[in-house]
Amino acid sequence: MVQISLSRRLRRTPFSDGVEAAGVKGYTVYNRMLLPTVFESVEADYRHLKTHVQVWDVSCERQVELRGPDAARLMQMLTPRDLRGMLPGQCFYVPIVNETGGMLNDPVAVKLSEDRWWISIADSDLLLWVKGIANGYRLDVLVDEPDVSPLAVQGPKADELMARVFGDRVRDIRFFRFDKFAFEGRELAVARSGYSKQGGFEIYVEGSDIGMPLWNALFAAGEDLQVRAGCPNLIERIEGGLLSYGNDMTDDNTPHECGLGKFCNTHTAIGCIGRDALLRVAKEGPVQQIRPIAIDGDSVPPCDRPWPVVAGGKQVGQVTSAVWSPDFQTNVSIGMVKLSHWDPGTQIEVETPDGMRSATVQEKFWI
Ligand code: THG
Repeated sequence: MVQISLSRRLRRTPFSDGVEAAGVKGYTVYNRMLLPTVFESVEADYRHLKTHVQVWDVSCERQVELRGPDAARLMQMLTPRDLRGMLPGQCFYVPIVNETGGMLNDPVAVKLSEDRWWISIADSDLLLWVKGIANGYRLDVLVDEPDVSPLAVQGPKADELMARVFGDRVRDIRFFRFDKFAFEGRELAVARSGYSKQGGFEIYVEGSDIGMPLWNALFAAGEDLQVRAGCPNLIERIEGGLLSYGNDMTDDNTPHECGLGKFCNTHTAIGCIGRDALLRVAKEGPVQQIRPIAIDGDSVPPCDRPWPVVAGGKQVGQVTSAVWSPDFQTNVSIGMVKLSHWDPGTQIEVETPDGMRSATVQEKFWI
């Protein structure tokens, strides 16, 4: 068995002691920080997530904070989603694009107030891009990475567990909204969001010192709910069509190719860098797009590099995430497929490391 060597460059989190005590078995690296990938097994973790409630150390979803009079202007420069109607207390899933309309990140934007925003980033160095723009345009805004670490509480019993720790008022939080809740004398933003389709919350833990106290409070309150440490689950997130930046898309892809056109208002997102490029590609329409693909046969090996999608002897796309689904009794996957072969029901072949598999483009994701 190989191991990841730990050092200062690979950051621990405020919850790492709890994660280790809970018996974490696998990590990945995300924003140069540890992100657990397995506790019992990916399949056992999946079943538990769909049945009970889990606490996830997603500290690696780092915050890029914008603070100052030009914060809202800067935020709109970063995304083709129109932010004019966004109110404090709301979270928006926002594509972030470069000058050619390529995806730089797909974070959740959190509007704390008109002049204070958090960008809860996926795995790319967005802080450098944002600082570069703020300085290049001489904007009146401070850009930095605050000591804020998200802790997710996900699963069907998430409301019950959260109500025990923060009070019944958490039940009133609407999807992709947040409110402030007291914990040990601090006010924390708690949102109804998270990287699963099972429902739940994300607590933006401000101050590393209260990380373990909060972790311990959640486990103490949830013993009879069978609360466990968990993490974003590969099977559940593919079933749910939750995209992984760097895997399912890169800066070579536009938001439209990623199926994120519904989060773009390119005509009205005035000031967005890359707007002109996106207006051009949006008019033509994408020539490839993300699709759910069911891959035949027994359990596929780990997808650690793109697998060619082939039809009629030619490559027509690639699969970038794939795993066996116990609930749907097929291999579920996410691929980028050319226009000629992206219709639901299209039969294709996927070149996996252990041979060619027949596969079918699906109408929609599984959950
Ligand atoms: N929460 C927070 N930060 C994050 C993630 C998160 N940063 C990294 C990564 N995840 C960013 N990527 C995503 C991808 C999908 C969603 C959120 C962040 C998501 N999508 C919902 C869906 O597709 O069903 C809802 C989108 C909507 O309707 O607005 O939640 O998970 N803090």
